[in-house]
Order: sequence, then structure tokens, then C-alpha cells
Amino acid sequence: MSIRTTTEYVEDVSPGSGALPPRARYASSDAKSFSLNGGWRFRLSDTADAEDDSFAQEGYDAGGWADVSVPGHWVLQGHGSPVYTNHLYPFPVDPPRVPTENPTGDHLRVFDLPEDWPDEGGAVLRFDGVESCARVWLNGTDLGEFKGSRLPHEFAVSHLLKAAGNVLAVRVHQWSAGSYLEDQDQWWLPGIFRDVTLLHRPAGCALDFFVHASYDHVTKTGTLCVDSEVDGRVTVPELGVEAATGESVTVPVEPWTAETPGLYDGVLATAGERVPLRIGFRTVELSDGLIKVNGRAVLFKGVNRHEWHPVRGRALDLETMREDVLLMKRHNINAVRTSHYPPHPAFLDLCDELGLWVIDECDLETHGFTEQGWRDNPVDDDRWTPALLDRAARTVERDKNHPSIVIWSLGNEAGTGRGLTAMAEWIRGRDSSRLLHYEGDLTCRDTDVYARMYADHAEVERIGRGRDGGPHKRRELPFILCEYGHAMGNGPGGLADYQRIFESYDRLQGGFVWEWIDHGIEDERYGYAYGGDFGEELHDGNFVCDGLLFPDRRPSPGLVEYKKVIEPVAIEGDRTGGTVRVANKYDFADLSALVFTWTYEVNGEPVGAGTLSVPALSPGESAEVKLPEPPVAEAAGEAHWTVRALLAADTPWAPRGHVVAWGQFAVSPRQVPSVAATDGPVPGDGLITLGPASFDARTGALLTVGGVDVTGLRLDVWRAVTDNDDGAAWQTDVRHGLLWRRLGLHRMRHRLDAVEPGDDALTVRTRVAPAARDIGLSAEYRWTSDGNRLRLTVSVTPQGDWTVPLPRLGIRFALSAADQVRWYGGGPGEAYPDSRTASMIGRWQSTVDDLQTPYVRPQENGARADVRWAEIGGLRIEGDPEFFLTARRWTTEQLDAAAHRTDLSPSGAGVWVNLDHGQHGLGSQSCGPGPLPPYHLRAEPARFSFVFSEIG
Ligand code: IPT
Repeated sequence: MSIRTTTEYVEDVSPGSGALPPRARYASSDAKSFSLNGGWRFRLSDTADAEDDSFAQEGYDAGGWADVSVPGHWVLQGHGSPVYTNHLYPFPVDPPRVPTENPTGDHLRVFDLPEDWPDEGGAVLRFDGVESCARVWLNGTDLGEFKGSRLPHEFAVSHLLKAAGNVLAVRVHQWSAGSYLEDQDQWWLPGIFRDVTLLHRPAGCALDFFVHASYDHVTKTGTLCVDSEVDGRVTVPELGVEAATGESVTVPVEPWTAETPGLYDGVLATAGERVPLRIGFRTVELSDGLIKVNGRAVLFKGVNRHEWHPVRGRALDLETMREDVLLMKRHNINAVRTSHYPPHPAFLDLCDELGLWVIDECDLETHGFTEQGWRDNPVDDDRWTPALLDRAARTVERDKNHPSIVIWSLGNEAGTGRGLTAMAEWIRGRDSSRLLHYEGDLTCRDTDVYARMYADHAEVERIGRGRDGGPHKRRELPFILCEYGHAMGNGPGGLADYQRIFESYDRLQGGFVWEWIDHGIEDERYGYAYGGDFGEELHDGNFVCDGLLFPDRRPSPGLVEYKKVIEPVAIEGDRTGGTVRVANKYDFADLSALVFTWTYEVNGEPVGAGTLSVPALSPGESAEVKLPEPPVAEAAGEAHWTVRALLAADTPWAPRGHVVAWGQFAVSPRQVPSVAATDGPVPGDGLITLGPASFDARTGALLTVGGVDVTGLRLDVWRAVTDNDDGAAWQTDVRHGLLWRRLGLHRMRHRLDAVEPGDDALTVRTRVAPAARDIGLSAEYRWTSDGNRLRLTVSVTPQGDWTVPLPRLGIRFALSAADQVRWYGGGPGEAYPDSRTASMIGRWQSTVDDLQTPYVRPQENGARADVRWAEIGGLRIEGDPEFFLTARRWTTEQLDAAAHRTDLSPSGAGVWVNLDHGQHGLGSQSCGPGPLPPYHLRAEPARFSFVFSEIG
């Protein structure tokens, strides 16, 4: 006996029924529209069929129901909980069946038409996004049902509308057959999460239309042709264009590029509607094996962007979308892959307006089938092909009029199969003006670009050289890294090395860092919650927090690094010549929008500044620009030139003066601190004094420097492992974080071998090693003083067979109190060996609290690199050589044990300071390669010194 009846559509592989065919999306027109966003009545059931559809009938009393905001996700509004999995389906894999437990949200909205709603004409009800399956009724009539969460669906409703008391009922099921196609690495968040709009459709209104606007870079003309389902006229006043739909017009134009996003305002006028157009002329082609726009190869400096807001989930408001685009532009990002679904349409309007290359991706991922060797993969099963084609069509039809979109992507991580080929063929047939991307098929059967994710530097270089082999078709294609630089926690490291490789080979056309923003959910318990924090039975922890922005959209150090690595102007000096080499690395723009300034710093203090006249170089050009005479003839100490490229005028994305690029170079070297060992250790009552310092006579431990108490000073090799140290479970390479812990580097024992007061030095000898192992480090601390200042030289010699690098190497100690921190060295933000290009040498100040980088899952953070000297807690510390400075109100052990920021609170001891001679690189092994060998902190003999003095 079968009892599956009214909810059969939920598990039906079809995309739905009742909706209108997809069509072009436009932001506005002179036809009326009425937003149905706002408060809706809401009832949650445990199963798809727990309630009948009587709620959809007029007169239903929903008085006892809850309220939710639309757009929104009910699980973020107190009904049920979010679930995070990366690629595992959070339900048994038995396509297209879904669990009986299928949270189902009935949504109800009663509305009157606005007073000025026209009597004539039709009306369409549009849903811009509902996860994952919805059935819709208006005034008791069943309109149909649909799947395809991040895609628009429209229903014709004029025959049902009334002036007042319309009852719109929407039943939303969390799980449906569609869920099998939506296995993206993100929170599962059911709900009506994008706009709901009623659109008036006057007689003679526009239906679908396709704006074809190409650019011929030889003749510098644009050709415009608007194909329209409904005939009409197209006008572009600025270009003097007046044409019929379907008619081609060629006129001189300024082309659209991401760097110069020139848009022309036009109008499509049909008999019943005037639709504003924003037209960008550009031609995308594959030529000479390269992705070219307007005749020139482009280099993508991209990011993968999921839609995210820490409170509202994927229900983004316009302001947040604008903030994303502004932040991207201000950080030199020129491209975005809309991983892994078409974004809110307003985001694409912003990309057109402000200038970003877009890879627009279909809402498709079936990653979980990898667990069964891709058996039953819907993309290789003809029964699912209509659903796939529907997704392709809804993406392309909605978004085809955006000049910013240069590449369509079939989806992400969906294996291979006939369904993908069907999608590709359909897309090519519909739009031959753009290229096609899909990463999951190594043969590139359906694509115009060879795309990979997380390939290591060496492989990318091989691909650049064309030495990667592969099928013939692939060898002819340009290459992009559609994902790289996994920005989980502290990292990624290695971006500069990738960029160098991208810039060395034409075939390499850049990449897209994974990913834009941490999907942390604001949560009273934890600050930001991640996978597992809602009691999910399956989850992938903080793998959902792997962005260049923190959940609150504060840029992480990774984003600051990326901005520097991809800056469009290279500024390089030379030690002697008195010149600076400026190169234009834009693909299209010359440098006329920038002004250049110089400053000259002695020991980090600016002693002169001015402007530099740099020619308006064309893309690819460079010039040797003469610097002025140094403002001080003989610099007493270290001197640097810092040259900056700033916006000369306000732009739509940043104000005048915004720094686009900079370069810094030393012209006279630093004098390292020297301390003549004129004092000797003086033994006393349980103490030894040496210059300004006192030591414990038995243990040799430093106790005071002048009036400053110091505790626990000793060699330190441990850091709170980063997500990238830990590496992903599936990584086959060595994962250092695991090895370190297995070796016991987090529980090193310090054996005291000798305390030796000598004539001019106090020497303390130790051996530092973990239990159960025969490897260790002999560490000798040699203290000397000139009476005022105290110098420590640490000599470290590895003993035994060290096959792993060290996490860090330096000393740590506690100060009883510290707040303000000043330093001369790299700043203002944190830096690690393979993520330090954005670290600028200068004088910086901060506070202990502000030195912390708030990674959602706490881990090593906050090191300032190349520090020459620092002042903290009453101490001045000079380094020989320069060091990494870290200070925090908790120990490394506490940091290592914390799962959320809220687990960290100031420990009694005061402030813990690490002065590191070295740090291991960061890499990106939480999904990609670990740090490159040059950034490994090898266990080898080392000697480094610090000079301490009390700040008088
Ligand atoms: C890759 C996915 O495409 C992306 O969605 C995300 O999960 C990313 O990894 C990791 O954060 S897939 C991975 C198996 C390479």
C-alpha cells in the first residue's frame, strides 16, 4: 500500500511544476512591483506531511503561529537549528529519497494590493530563493512547487489576485530531491531566504530579453543588439543609439572591463514597459589558448564568495553585498567566483557597476557521492538531467545581461557525467559570448578552461610550462586555480609564491582564493558558532570558517596579505641607484588614476615626504623613476624609502588617498645592538645579580630587570597549532601539526644542567626535550651586561634525529602587567614567514588586546615580524637579529586548548611574551599544500640575542 500522496513532489527528481519559464532579471522598470518581504506567520512541522494544506485556504486562523522574517532562515530565528557539513549528506544517501524527519515550514502572509496597483494587466509572483523545496498557494489555489534553492521562480497570479486579503501560503521543506544537487560546503539553512515580490505585468510588458554588447578592440567600437521576446525599441542616449529590438548598431564606445567598468544607461521600451538597461560593451573569447577580454589576456586575482552574514545567514541585505564588493575592490581583488550558486542578483549589479570579473556558478554540487565512488551520481543519471538543465537555464537566463559575468560555471564538485555535458551544450547554444568552466572533469570535456583546486606550486608551475601532459584538449586550454590558498584560521601562506608563478607563464590566468568570509554564526555561547555547536550528529567543525574576512567582515591578515600580493603596481627599489622601478600590472588601465608619494624613514621615523612624478604607464609598461635626494645626507641608522601609489581622486569604491600599492626598501642597514660585557654576575643570598637584573641562584631563572618582574623565561618551541598546521584529514602529505603533537613538542621538559656564574657572563645550560623521545635541544642561555642593559644570547643545538621542523623557536616569559606595546619592525598586522609581504617596516603601537587576531577557532596568531625593538610592560627589548613579537594575556597552552574565543580569558600571570627567532610557515594544508620548504623552520643549530633594559 502506498500512502505517499500530497508530498510526492518533495522526492521527485523533477525541478517542479507550475512556474513560468525563466527569463532575464532586471532590477527595476516602470511597471509596479510590491515587496512581500517582512513578517510572515510561521509554523514548523517535523515531517513533510504532518499538516494538511488547509492553512493555504482563505479564512484560516494562524493566530497561534510564530512569526519569521522573510527573507530569512527559520533555523536562525529560533526554530530548529542549522547543520554544517562539508561534503557529507546529513541524511542517508538513497536518491532521490529524503528522511521522514523533514523539517517543514509553513509560511503565511496576508496582503492587500497597494492602492495604486493597476486594475489591468497581469501579475507575477517571484521567489528569488527558497531552500530547498517550496509549494505555493495563492488564495487557496495551488500554484505549483519548485526546487533549486538559489534560483528564481515566478508564477503567473493575476487571475487569483484580489484588492484586499490575499492569502499567500508557502510550504518549505528542508530536504528534497533537490538537496542531492545542493551539497555545497556550507550550513544547511532552510527558508525563504531571498526576496518575494509581486510584479505587475502590464499589457505589452517585456518578457525575456538578451542584451548583446560586444566590443571590437581594433575598431574601438561596440555592437549592441537586444534580442527581446517582445518587440520594442532600444535607446542609449549617450551613444545616440535608437534601434529596434533585434537590430544591431555599431558605435564608438569605451569598453567595459573590471578595471574600467564603463556602463551606458539605456532603455528597452516595449509597448507596455520601460526597462532601464546598464550596458557594458566587452568581448570574451578564447584565443591563442588564453582567456581574452577585449583582445587582452586577463589575470584573475579572485576570491570565492559564498553569501554570508553572521546573523542572517544567506539572507543578505543590499548594504552587506555592497560592503563585500567595496572590500574586494579596496583589496585589489578583481574577480569573484560565485561559489557555488548564483548570488543574489543585486550582487551582480554591483559587480557591473564597480568592476569585478565574475564566474557565475550554477547551483549544483553532488560532492557527497564521492563517498560511494560517485555511484548513482545524479549528474550521470538521465532521470536528473531535466533538473540540471533547469538549473543551467535559470542561472543563465536570469544573469545573462551582466557584463561582469565572463564565464559560466556548471557547478562545483559534482564528479563527471552526461548531465554536465547536457548543461554545457545547452549553455553554449544559448550564449556563445562567454566561456565555460567546471573543475571536476580533468579531461575538460565540456569546458574552455583547465581549472583545478589547491594544486601545489610545483604542479602549477608545470602546468604553466605546459609540461603537465593530459588529454589533447586540455593541453590547449588556459589554466586557472578556481580554488587555492585555503584561508582557514591563520593563513593562507604561500600566496606570494603562487602569484610569482601566475605572473611568469601566460597560460596561468590566476586564481580564486578559498574563500571570502568565515561562515561563523553569531552566538551568545561562543562568540561565533561553527559546525558541531548545534549538536549536529554529523558535522565538519570549523572547516566552515575559512575566509579572508572574519564573520563580522573585518579583514583578516590573510586578506591584507592578499591585497599586497596582487597589487596592480609593482614598486621596487634598489639599494644604491636612487631610483625606484614602477611597473603597471593592470590588464587594461594606465596609471593615470594614481599619484605616488615617497617617505624617507630613519630608524622607522619619517624624516621627509613628498610626491613622485610617475608617467601614466600603460599596462605592462614600467619605468625607472628618480627619487629625490635623501632628506638627510648620512642617515644615523637604518634608512628606508617607502613609495606608495594612492588614488588621485575619489572613486566609487574608495576615497582619494586610498593606498593601492606600495614598496619599501632599505638604503642603509640597521646597526645591531651591542652590549659590552663590562659587568659580571654577583652571587648573593639565593640570588645572582648582573647589571640591572637578578636571577635565582639555584635555577638560573631571570627574576627582574630593574623594577620589572619577569617570570618563566625559557626556550619555547610550541605554538597553538593552526588549522593549516593540523592539515585536513585526507591529506596524504606530512601533516606537521600531528607530528609535533605525536612527538610531544607541546609538553617539552626543561632539564637544568648547569648554572655557571663566570667572570663576565652568567651561563645557564639546559636540555629541552619531550617525554618518551630521545630527541632534544640543548639550550644555553648566556647573560651579559654593561651595567645598564642586559643581553641574553641563546644557543640552541638539536640532539638526535630531528626529522620534523619546529613550530617556533624563541623564548617566552611572563610580565606581571602590560598594556601598551610599541615596536619598530614589521606591522601593523601579524606576519609569518610565508605571509609577510604586507608587513611594513615602521614604528607601530598597539595594545596587548589589539595584538590578538580573533580567529574563530583560537590558534597561533598575532606575531609581528622583523621586530628590531619593542617596548612592553616597562621593558625595552632589542633583537639581534630581528625577531617575531607576540604578546597575549593567556598562555600558548590555553590558546591551544580553546575551541572558541569565549574560552580565552586573561590568566592570572599577566602577559605572556614570545620573542621568536623563527616561526614555521603557515601554508594552506587545511585543504591545500603545506608551507614550501624554504619556510620550514628546520631544527638546526641557532644563536640569537635579545637586549633588555628597563624603560626609564
Ligand atoms: C573544495 C570545495 O570545492 C569547496 O566548496 C570547499 O569545500 C573547499 O574545498 C574547502 O573549504 S573541495 C576539496 C575536497 C578540495
